[in-house]
Amino acid sequence: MSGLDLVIRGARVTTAADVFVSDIGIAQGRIVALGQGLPAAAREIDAAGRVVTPGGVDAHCHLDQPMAPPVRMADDFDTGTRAAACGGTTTVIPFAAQVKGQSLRAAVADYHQRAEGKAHVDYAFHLIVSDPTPQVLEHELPALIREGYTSFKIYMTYDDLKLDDGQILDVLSVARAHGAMAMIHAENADCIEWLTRRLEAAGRTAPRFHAHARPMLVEREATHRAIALAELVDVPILIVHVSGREAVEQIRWGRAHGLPIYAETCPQYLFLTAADLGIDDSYQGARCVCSPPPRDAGNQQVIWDALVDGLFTVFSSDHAPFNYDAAEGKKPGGQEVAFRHIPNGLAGIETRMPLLYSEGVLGGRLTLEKFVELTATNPAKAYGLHPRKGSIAIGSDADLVVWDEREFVLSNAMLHHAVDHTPYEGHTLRAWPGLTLARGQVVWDGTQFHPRPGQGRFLPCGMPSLRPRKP
Ligand code: DUC
Ligand code: ZN
Ligand code: ZN
Repeated sequence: MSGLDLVIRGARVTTAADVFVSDIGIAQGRIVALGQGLPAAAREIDAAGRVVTPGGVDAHCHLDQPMAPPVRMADDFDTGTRAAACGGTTTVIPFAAQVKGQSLRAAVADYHQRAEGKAHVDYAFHLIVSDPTPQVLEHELPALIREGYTSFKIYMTYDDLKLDDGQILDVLSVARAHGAMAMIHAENADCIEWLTRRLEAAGRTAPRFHAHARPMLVEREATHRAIALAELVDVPILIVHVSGREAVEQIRWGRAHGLPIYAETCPQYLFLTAADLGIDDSYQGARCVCSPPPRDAGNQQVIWDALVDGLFTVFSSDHAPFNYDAAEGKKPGGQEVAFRHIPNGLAGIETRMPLLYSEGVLGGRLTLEKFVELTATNPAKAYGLHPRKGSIAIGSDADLVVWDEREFVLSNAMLHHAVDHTPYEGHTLRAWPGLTLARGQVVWDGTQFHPRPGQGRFLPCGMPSLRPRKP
C-alpha cells in the first residue's frame, strides 16, 4: 500500500513559479507527493496533458452579508460556496461587517453562525470596520487579529460604512502595530453625493447615471488620499476593486515612491463597460450597478496591461449577489428605483476563474503562472493562508482544479449561484473546471456538484506574507 488516497496522473502542474508534468499524490486531504511514476493509490484520476492549478482563493466576495431591509443577498454560505467550487474556487474570504454601534466581536460571532454547517469549501473572514471606537481600536481589533482575523476593509464611501480621514489613520495605525492587512475601498463620498444630487435634480435617475455619479476622478482622488494616509502611518495597504487608468496611475506613483501599495482588480473591469449599465433609460442596467462602476474599453485595456505587468497583486470577484427581478434585490420593495437606491454589486464568484483563464491565458495575454499567482497564490499570501492554500506543494491542502479547455457560450442556467442572472450572459468562454477537489474530495466533476455542507472549514489567518515583516 502506498498510503495515498488519490493520485492525479500526468498533470501539467501549474504554480505561480512553474509548469511541470507530474503526478500529484494526496493523503488525508493534503498533497504529500509530487513526481513521475507515483505508486498506485486507492483512487486514480487521469489528467494526462491537462492543466492542473491550485484551487482559487477568492479574497473579496460578499456572502449573506446583512443589509438594510428589504435588501438581502441572494447567496449564503451554501449557494455561494457551491458556486465557488463549480467555478474552481476552493477558498473564499467574505466579510464580517460591523454595523455602526455594534461590537466587532458581535459581527464576527453573527457571521460564524451564518457560515456554520453550510460551507462546501474552506473560508476565512475579513473584518469591515465601520465604527472604530476606542474599545474597537485598543482591544477588539488587536485581539481579533491575534485570533486569525488578520485583514480588514475600510470604506471611504457609503454612508453606513465610511470612515473619515482621521478614523482611517487610527485604523491603519492598528494594522501597522499588529501586522494586519488593510484593504481600502477608495471613492470620494462627498463628490459622489454632490454629483448624485445634481443628477437627481435634473431627473437623471436611471441606472446608467450611477456611472456618471462615480466618475474615474472620484476614485483617483480617493486612491491618492488612501496612499497618502498609508504613507503617513507607514503601513502597507491593498486598494480593492481598481477600475481604470487614473487609479492605476496613482498606484504606480505610490510604488515608484517606494510605498508598499498592493492592488486588486475584478472581472467587471475587464469584461464589462459602463454601457452595460444601459445606453438608454431602461432599468435592465441595474444588474451591472456596482461600485466603482465598469468604465470604457480604454480603461479595460489599462487594467489588462496592469495585470500583465504586475501592478495588480490579486484578482477577486467582489461577488455581491442580488437578484434582478426581486423586491429584496435590484428592485427594492418591488420598485424600479432611482440609481442611488439600487443595491450595489454583481455576481461573479463562479465565473471569476473561467473568465480569466479564457481571456487571459487562452487569449494569450497571461502566462499560466501569472494566472495562478493572481487567482490563488497571491491572495493566499496577502491574507495569511499561504502555503496551506494557493499552491501545489508538499503539505498544501489538496485544493486543485483540472481544467477543460472547450469553447461555449455562458448562460445563467449553467451556474450554481442563487442569483437570477449573470452579468456575463452570452459571453463566449474557452475553459471551465473539469474537476475541482477541495481538500482531496471531489466537489465538482465537470457536470455535477458534489455537496459537502459543513465540511468547508473556517481558516484562522496568519500574517500577510507578501513581503517580510518589519522587525
Ligand atoms: N461595491 C462594493 O464596494 N462592495 C460590494 C459591491 C460593490 O459594488
Ligand atoms: Zn468595496
Ligand atoms: Zn466588495
